[in-house]
Amino acid sequence: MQENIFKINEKEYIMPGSRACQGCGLTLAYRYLLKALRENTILTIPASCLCVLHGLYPITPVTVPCLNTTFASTAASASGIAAGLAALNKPDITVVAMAGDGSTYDMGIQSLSGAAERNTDFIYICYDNEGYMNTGTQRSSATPLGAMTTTTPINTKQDQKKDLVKIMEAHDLPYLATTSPAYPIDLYEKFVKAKRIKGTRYMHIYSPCPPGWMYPTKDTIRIGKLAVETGMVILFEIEDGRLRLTGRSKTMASKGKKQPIIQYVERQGRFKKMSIEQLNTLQAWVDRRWDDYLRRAEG
Ligand SMILES: Cc1ncc(C[n+]2csc(CCOP(=O)(O)OP(=O)(O)O)c2C)c(N)n1
Ligand code: SF4
Repeated sequence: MQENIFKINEKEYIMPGSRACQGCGLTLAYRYLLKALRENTILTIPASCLCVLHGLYPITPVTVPCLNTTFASTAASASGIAAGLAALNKPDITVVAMAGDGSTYDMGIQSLSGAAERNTDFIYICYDNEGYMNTGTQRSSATPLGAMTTTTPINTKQDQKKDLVKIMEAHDLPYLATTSPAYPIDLYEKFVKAKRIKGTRYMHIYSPCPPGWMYPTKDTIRIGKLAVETGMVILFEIEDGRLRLTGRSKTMASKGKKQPIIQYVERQGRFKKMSIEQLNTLQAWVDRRWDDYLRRAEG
């Protein structure tokens, strides 16, 4: 992929007036991915911050059609839209299901796995803000070890984040990619590529969230970059079984080295009650994953 800011579509698909929070990573990512997917796109979304961003009927700042659905049926809803479009012989319309981590990791994983196993022709996007944020920061299985939420009774989460991307990889999909709004060109290029491919494409967006992660709204890009630079988040794509590191993760693999995880953790209030043992365990988890992806990466 060749990174070039001038290749980004100038047209906007989110107009002013979104109801998302100031500094929301999801909104940035959404802006760029809609630019990549362009007009011929139909979305289906469950209850979430994305639903709030879309606004209350009949008013919305988003210019592509969208069907609201329930958590558990998000991928089933997309399967139905894809079947309807196939019956109408409209192969040029891209069907997109987009949901948060609560919806994807926890409540919607069954319908997602079923649709992926059938290689249904759609793009599934999980924006991962590592909690149920729309309802006030409850723990999900994407919440990292040591983070504080309103439903972790002894104040921090005691378990590691579930590796959903690996679960989706096990479905042997034609395309899977991880992205971050802190690296918009990398994100844009991956969505341009995903649109061209047929079958189930799984896109994971690590999406910083100022109120849920407890950092100042101006720091969203800095936090997103630190996630990648510490190896907490790894940018890659898997196409027909071949794994490639991309963007900053690729340059880190060849030239630099990771920063310690403390650099990422200390800037977020959600980790303020994390113990030293948890910090060391998280660092070991990050190191093991990073080494694993370095070993597997081609080109
Ligand atoms: C079956 C069901 N349970 C609970 C809710 C209440 N609810 C609405 S949005 C939401 C949080 C969703 O979290 P996530 O999918 O991570 O998206 P985010 O809010 O972080 O964007 C919850 C629990 C609901 N709408 N439906
Ligand atoms: S709670 Fe977080 S993810 Fe939701 S709109 Fe606000 S910043 Fe965005």
